[in-house]
Amino acid sequence: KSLMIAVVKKRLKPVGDDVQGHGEVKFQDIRLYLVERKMGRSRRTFLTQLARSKGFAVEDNLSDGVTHVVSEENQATWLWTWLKESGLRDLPRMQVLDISWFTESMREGRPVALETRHYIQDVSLILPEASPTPPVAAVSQYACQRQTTTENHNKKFTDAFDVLVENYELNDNDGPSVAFRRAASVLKSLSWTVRSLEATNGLPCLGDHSKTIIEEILQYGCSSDVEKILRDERYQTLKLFASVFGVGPKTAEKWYRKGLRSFDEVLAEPGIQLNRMQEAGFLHYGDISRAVSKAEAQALGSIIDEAVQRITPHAVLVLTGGFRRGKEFGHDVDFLLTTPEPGKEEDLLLTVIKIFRKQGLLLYCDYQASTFDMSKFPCLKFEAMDHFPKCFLILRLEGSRVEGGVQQEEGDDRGWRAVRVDIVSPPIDRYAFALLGWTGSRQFERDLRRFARWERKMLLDNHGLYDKTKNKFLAAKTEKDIFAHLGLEYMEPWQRNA
Ligand code: DCT
Ligand code: MG
Repeated sequence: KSLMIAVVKKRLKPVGDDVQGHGEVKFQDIRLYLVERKMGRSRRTFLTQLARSKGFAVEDNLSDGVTHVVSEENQATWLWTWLKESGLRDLPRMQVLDISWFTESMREGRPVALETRHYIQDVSLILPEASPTPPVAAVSQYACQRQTTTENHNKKFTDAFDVLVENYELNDNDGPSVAFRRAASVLKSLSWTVRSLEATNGLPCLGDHSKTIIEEILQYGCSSDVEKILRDERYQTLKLFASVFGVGPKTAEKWYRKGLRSFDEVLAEPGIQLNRMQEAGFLHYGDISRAVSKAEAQALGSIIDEAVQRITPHAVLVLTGGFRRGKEFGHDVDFLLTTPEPGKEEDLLLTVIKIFRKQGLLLYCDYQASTFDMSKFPCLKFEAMDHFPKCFLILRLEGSRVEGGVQQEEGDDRGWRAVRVDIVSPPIDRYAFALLGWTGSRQFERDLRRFARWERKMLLDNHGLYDKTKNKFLAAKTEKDIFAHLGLEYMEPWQRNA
């Protein structure tokens, strides 16, 4: 830890001699170095002056104080060999970038967000005999610029962070919960396992508290803060209560303050009036708190599709949420249902629900009609629920419909289980936005919106994309269109498990 602090201090020391006397430095935490080879001396001098006039610190000499190395037209192999031979200690943390990043930053008058296309890759790292640790400099602070599959190489750290996130959320403390969510998400994106604290240097979104936790886990296998939370009666009780469908942190807290500690006590308390959702939550608790398998999700897809086909052959049904991202298990199953006929999507959903009711599949249904109104968009609240017609269901799933039967507790021979299912019906022209939003993950969505807002001056939600600079909505037929509008590399659903 002391090593880390020393490094941080060194990086924040005042601007060095090389750049003094060149006007005010606006971007204190970056130091550029322009590689003269191929660029030529006079162009380098010109670009140096240009950058300094825009408030960038530019070093004349290559040293460990440099944070961004910019090269024009040099071969990656030559550049990396030259850099490695220059005796730098901090090379793994330096951003080694193509001139395109520099040009864009000059145009914007600020350092633009780093994208994969800006990096000059060290080709030796791609070869099989190379070190398994890629340069950490390439990790973006935005989840939408990090490929994150379901394979997590840092589970022991992210599980710990998830406990902290959950605890802060149960206590309605947004600030730290966002911070730990971001930290966990960065670690989930790494293709390598963190084995030392030094290896995390240069990774974004890891604050001092996160680093202390990583260090403790590396040393002792667990974190004292996390252990304390796991033993805490209040945390355990709030978590138990909030695990019931229809019970949020506020209700959980209310029950806890009444002195209640178990489901039996809640159900026996005369002062508590459960709403319809909570009643269903308790009634089907065992089933809906058990994970749903991919085979079960696919079986539900066929059941819904059969109902839809009876109404119209033109409807589009897609599995979204975690299953679209390639997860094997989920807490529910999310579907998007739409039709090419604008305005008919709401009727379609209502008719599907009617068919389920007739078939005796509907154990619970909360239908929410459309409140969609384009004139109220763009909405500035990131986490607000969208306005499309949708239903939150509990469906009865017969074991005979699922390959290998339904997930059941041992000794349970009912032959069916209850499953939580969400179906959302956006109008066809909003389909791409709804699909992107409902595919998640939640962290991926949050960072897409944050990226759109801060890097592109655009507002994104499940309904659309608004360009504040051009004052107009941008149309999209596919998810690829939306990524293109945002100037982001396309990410496949299975790469969005942030
Ligand atoms: N979503 C959304 N607006 C909300 C809630 C969710 O746009 N108010 C999106 C984000 C993720 C997606 O819907 C599915 O939500 P969940 O089912 O909660 O997440 P999941 O990734 O499918 O996780 P799980 O596998 O546990 O169901
Ligand atoms: Mg889901």
